[in-house]
Order: sequence, then C-alpha cells, then structure tokens
Amino acid sequence: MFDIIGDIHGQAAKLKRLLVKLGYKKTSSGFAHHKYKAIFVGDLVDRGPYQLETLTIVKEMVDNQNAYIVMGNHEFNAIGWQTENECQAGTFLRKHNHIHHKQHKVFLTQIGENSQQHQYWINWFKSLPLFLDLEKIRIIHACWDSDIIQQVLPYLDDNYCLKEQYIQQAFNPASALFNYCETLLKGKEIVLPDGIYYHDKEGTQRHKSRIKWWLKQAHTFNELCLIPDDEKIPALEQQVNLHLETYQEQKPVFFGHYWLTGKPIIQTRKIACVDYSAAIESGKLVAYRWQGEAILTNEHFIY
Ligand SMILES: [Mn+2]
Repeated sequence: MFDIIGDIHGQAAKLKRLLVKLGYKKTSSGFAHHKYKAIFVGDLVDRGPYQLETLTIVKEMVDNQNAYIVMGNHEFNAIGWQTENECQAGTFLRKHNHIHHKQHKVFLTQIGENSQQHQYWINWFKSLPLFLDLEKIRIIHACWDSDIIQQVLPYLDDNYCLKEQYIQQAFNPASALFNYCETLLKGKEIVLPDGIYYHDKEGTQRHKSRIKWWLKQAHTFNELCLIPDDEKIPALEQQVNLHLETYQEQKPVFFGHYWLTGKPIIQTRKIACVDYSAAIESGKLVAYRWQGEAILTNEHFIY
C-alpha cells in the first residue's frame, strides 16, 4: 500500500503536515508508517522556501525503505545546471541564462553553489529512476507514454535510472533521448494555431501549450490544453485535429507536474495527478492513498 505524494517544491512545512495527517511518525530513522510507504513524484526543489529540509526528509525516508521517488524535471534541470557540456568547454548542459538562474537560485543559495553539498545532492538526483513500474501501479513525473517508455529502456539501468554515459545526450535537443526525457518529465505540448497565444503564470507569452495527455478525446484547444481559465480566449474554441494516444493498460498511473487547482479528482479510472500547486502559498500538497484498487477513486485523495 502506498501514499503517492505530489510535487513539494521546497514546501517542507506542508510536507511534514501531510505526513503527520497520513499517520507517519517521526522516528530515529526519519518519517515512517507501519502500513504505508510514500512515493514521491519528483520536483522536490525550486520555488519554495525550505528546499534543503525537503530533500533531507525525503532522502532519509528513501534510504530507510520508507519511501520511493521518481525524478522530476526540476531535479533533471539541476543535473544539467551543474554538469559541464563536453562539446563546449566552459558551458553547461543547462544554459546558465537569466530565466534558468531565476528558477534555480533559491536552491543554489540554500545548498551553496559548487559546494560539496551541491555535488552530493546532484549525485543523488542522478540516482533517481525516471519512473517506477511496480507490480500494480506506475509512477512518473509528467506523462506515461508506453511507446516512449519502451524506447528509453536501453538508456536506463535496471532501476530505470539514466545511465551516467547518456547524461550529455539527454540534454542534446538533436538526440532522440532528449525528446524522450522531455515527454516523460515535462509532458506533451502542442503548437497553437498561428497568431494565438496566452500568458503563463510568469506573464510570458506562450505559443505552445501543455496538453491533457490523459484525455480520450478533445474537440477544441480549450478542452485539450492546460491554459489558465482567465487566458481562455474565444479563438481557442476552434476545432483541434489531433489523434490522442490514450493510455489503455490495466495498471493505474500516478503523476504530478501539472499545477492543478481545486478539489483533487482522478483524471480517469486509471490515471490520477497528485500535483495541486503546493509550490504557491494557496496550493495544497496532495496524496493519493492507494490501497490495492485497480480502479481509482476520488475518495482516496488526502490533503
Ligand atoms: Mn514538474
């Protein structure tokens, strides 16, 4: 039995409150539950105020077999920030530009950029699996696409962790591996029709949008795209012509990443997102308490 816990983004206070609510007890070897193990969907870091504390709590649980974790795009990005680009000496796999620095600076400050501690956490991030395929459930940060999972396997070790020798490739936009990582860790996107755009949380103009990959069908861009309600312009009511690959397998899939809001509900009977924007003050940290069911239920969300 598992508690699948959403993106924490440095909100250690929310994490501790949720763990206590779920019945985990603080022991000499970290938080533990006599009946449940936690599964974290990634994105422990960036944005929130207590990133080092979040990492420490989660790693202690993982090290003591009280939790599992998969990699989020923010852990992936952190690896790229700290790893030199072998093709271009003096540069890094993730560009040290203003936007990337702004996203990552709280982490770098708390951890001490280039310190031993920094390298310690980067090494831990490198050891995180891209997904978990357990006996009865699957966990991934953003999007489970069965074809891509098959194609990415040769690059992974037995724990579904990216092999060290492929890290450079994973950040090279010309490689297939880069695209696999994009889909699994950041989800699927669609290019909006010519001249149509919206503004994201940061106010940046976006001509591409994340899509609800879990839908069976969508008739318009508004139905398909994850666009804030107040940005939903009439032009997005035009018909979308896209074949959606529905997840049709038996095992339920849990993921995070999507900054959902409102009362947590399952996406389908087999698919549930547990990210409800804990990173921002009004957002809640959500868990799904999985008790062995093959059909998911809204009753099992706890927050
Ligand atoms: Mn994410």
